[in-house]
Amino acid sequence: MIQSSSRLWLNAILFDGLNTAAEPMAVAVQQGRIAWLKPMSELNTDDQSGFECIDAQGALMTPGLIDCHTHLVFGGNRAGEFEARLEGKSYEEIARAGGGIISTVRATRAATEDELFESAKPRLQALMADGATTVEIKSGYGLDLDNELKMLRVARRLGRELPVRVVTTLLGAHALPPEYKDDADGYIELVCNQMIPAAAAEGLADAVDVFCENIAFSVAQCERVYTAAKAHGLAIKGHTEQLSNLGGSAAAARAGALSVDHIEYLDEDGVKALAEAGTVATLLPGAFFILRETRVPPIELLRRYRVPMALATDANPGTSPIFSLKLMLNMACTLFRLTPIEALRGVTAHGARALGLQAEVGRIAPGLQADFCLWDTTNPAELAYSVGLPRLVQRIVSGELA
Ligand code: DI6
Ligand code: FE
Repeated sequence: MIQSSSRLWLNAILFDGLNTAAEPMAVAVQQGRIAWLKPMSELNTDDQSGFECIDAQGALMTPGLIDCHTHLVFGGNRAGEFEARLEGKSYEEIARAGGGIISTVRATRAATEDELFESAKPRLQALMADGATTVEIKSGYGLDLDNELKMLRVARRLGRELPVRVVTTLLGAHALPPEYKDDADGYIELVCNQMIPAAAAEGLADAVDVFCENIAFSVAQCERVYTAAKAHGLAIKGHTEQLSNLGGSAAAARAGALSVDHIEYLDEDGVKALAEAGTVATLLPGAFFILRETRVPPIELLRRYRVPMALATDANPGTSPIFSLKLMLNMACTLFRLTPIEALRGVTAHGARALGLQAEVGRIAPGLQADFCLWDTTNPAELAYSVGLPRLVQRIVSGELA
């Protein structure tokens, strides 16, 4: 994705990641980055010299969409569990009976790196097909040193071989593997003393995540993981307050987390902690939808305390087998009552912040990577309003049609 061409998009209706421009815009790209923006009414012929011009014909331009939370590398699938839930079993019951995450762990451990790559590729391509240009991918189905690193290598390879930016997160503390039954502290030691140092040394992880929940790890255990991650220069994130309120979000915020994700059970003290720390609240309506949850994240409180809300698919084989950010835009509005613009900020500017990449992607602004999408509509709200439409007309990564 290295290029040097200069291109100028003309006549675009611009949603820049935060707001919609009042009039049609020209967007100039040089060497893969956004060079400048100008209203069409102020553009003169000199501005266009040296550029290959592309007429957007009044189409909506948004930043390339950012999926800041996925688990799209995994072995097998859980269609059988989907059927079991339809027969009345709960996610927690299935997890306690050795199904759920642990069944994906068995399949992931059994898969070769090539097999994982080949099965993950169409999932990532599905996200790209409706506008994703940056995708975070977590490990968390290996749960031992070799298999966690294997997953991260697959994620890195996806980023190298496909025209999309991939950010990787070590989620060793996702579930307790069978070998450590009744020894969660021992497993956390393995995460802290072996997985984190190895992932950092090999440059395989950009961040470290945890699942802080009654069926996973305690706040104190998650805090140990955060300390180790920070000691190795890695950013931190958390799956927190998804099924109950343990105070994991506040603990993550105090430790300096980029984001806390799910947060259906977050309370006002938790929201205050996010606001104070500048931690992003990531909403995952796909998991909420699939699990038929009824407890909605505290959107009004997040607004009141001005906590930026990101929005992601949580694409995974169990709770969110959904590979579409556009569907998330609709679900964030219909299920969580976000406005379409709030939802769009969630998959652009605020999604970038949830990855610590706000200086690189997520907005159409001078100096940032030229990652953007053109859509077959003029109205940003239509991206959330309609499912299946509007069509993606162009997906640009580093100024190149991808
Ligand atoms: N919360 C989730 O929703 C996913 N992981 C997590 O910590 C579920 C992952 C799975 O069921 O495979
Ligand atoms: Fe998740």
